[in-house]
Amino acid sequence: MKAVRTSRRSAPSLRALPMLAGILAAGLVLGVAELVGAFFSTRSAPLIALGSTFIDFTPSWLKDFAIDTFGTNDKLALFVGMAVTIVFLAALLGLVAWRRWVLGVAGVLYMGAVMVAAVVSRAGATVLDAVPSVIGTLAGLAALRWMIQKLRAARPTAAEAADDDGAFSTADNPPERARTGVSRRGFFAAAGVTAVVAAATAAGGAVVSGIRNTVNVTRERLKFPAPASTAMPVPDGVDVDLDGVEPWVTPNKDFYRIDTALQVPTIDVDTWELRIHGMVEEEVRVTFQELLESDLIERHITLTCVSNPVGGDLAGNAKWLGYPIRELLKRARPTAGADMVLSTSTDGFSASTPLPILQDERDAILAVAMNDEPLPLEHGYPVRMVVPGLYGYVSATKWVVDLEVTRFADATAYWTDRGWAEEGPIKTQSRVEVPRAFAKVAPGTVRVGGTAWAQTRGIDRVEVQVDDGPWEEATLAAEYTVDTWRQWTHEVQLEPGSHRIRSRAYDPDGVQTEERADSVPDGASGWHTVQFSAE
Ligand SMILES: Nc1nc2c(c(=O)[nH]1)N[C@H]1C(S)=C(S)[C@@H](COP(=O)(O)O)O[C@H]1N2
Ligand SMILES: [Mo]
Repeated sequence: MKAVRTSRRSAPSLRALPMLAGILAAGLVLGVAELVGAFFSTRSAPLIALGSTFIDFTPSWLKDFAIDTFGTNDKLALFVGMAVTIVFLAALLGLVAWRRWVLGVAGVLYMGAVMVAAVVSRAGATVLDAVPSVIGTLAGLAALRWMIQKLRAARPTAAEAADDDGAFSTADNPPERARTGVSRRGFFAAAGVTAVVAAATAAGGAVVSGIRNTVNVTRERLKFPAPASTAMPVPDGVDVDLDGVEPWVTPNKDFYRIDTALQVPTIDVDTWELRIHGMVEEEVRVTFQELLESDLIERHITLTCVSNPVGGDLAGNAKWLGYPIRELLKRARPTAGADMVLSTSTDGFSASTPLPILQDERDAILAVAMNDEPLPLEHGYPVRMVVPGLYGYVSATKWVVDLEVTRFADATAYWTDRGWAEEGPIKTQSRVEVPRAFAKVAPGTVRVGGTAWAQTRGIDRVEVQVDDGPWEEATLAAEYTVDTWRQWTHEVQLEPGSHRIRSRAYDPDGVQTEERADSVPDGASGWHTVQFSAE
């Protein structure tokens, strides 16, 4: 009798173990989500999202009560409250999963869905921000399954289960003791691994997002001096005022993003430095502070990706503030024979840009701000290149830290190493944005519209064709500069039925080519065609 009692006291109740499994699995869910989230954005951390959502839904009496009771510790109180709730629910789920695995799975998935809903409903969040919660939930589910299985292997016999509340009474049953002893060791090993991984992922995530947060705080506090040369004011006429046509200035949050960075680099402006070296008479180094103290210029420039398919949306127009690259090159004085500048980012991406293009009168910029805001982290904070007329892969290096003046014969860059063309001038393009593909419009007179670009050359004319009708000249919106895109609109007559509409743009060299080309190796070409119907 005595032996049994001792063993009961030292062995935790079998109910406690599934609860422990549930709590550890929940820890793993949050740890993994935190780590994966650190690689995505600051918006995807589920704990913060859950807390924020909770705050948004808190009735004001409860908010007042919390502030009255906890004062400035109200946020701490919220997190403690959340932690207690999570531990409670996780323990419950562990127990449920132990009794009925399917119900446990349903419960875990339900909690995962709540987390995803909280994350995705935050302002500015996208579906992508759900990824960390989803991966975390799946990891938690796997760990829970693993621990429950180990525990199942240790399930007591019916006689034992009937005894007391399910605690092991191993001393009564020597053969069982041998088996359960081994199995429970298995459970504790699984639980230990889960706990360690949960702690490690949470700590890793916290470190990464901690660094990012410091950089973000500095970024938000940055103040720029008035530019020495401000951007020309944007006239109303650059917009055709037709619903569905992309805005003339692309808001930063909607600006397309293309890069090879698995994790967005986080650079401290106090340590950032740009080195201009190679075939130069004088090596030049500039700090961020020196850059801000230089004569900055402000320009609207339309950026385009070489991977943009005909009619695609990998193009955006923004107001950039920065320092002309030609001024830096003047200080470095390239030597005879140099014909290229190899720009490199902190994460190892590189682009090869023809030297003359960075020296001519077009405003190739080392940009520090985008639409009156410090560069967003994912768009190259704190400094990137923007070069009118060239696709991004040969010119728009984000997180840039190094400019090597060299020769095309001596060096290659990230994408040119992978089969893309050395020269990347942007091809003249036009696209139909209204109507969208497969849209249904009312028959009769319909206003259509879109955008065309031919950076550094300018759009002179856009024509539109419906079905096999004649090409008609569209009305162009005001031109801002030849470095920015230009909207167009046109009224067409439509009979009921299905239709096809095409557009083509002209630059000073003539009409854009009809010849269809794939993006590889130097950019897509062809006339954009949209199928739709009038009914
Ligand atoms: N560091 C770095 N810079 C980069 C890239 C990259 O992968 N890494 N991609 C380039 C490409 S292909 C394009 S089209 C533009 C896109 O800039 P955006 O993401 O700000 O729109 O950045 C360019 N600069
Ligand atoms: Mo690109």
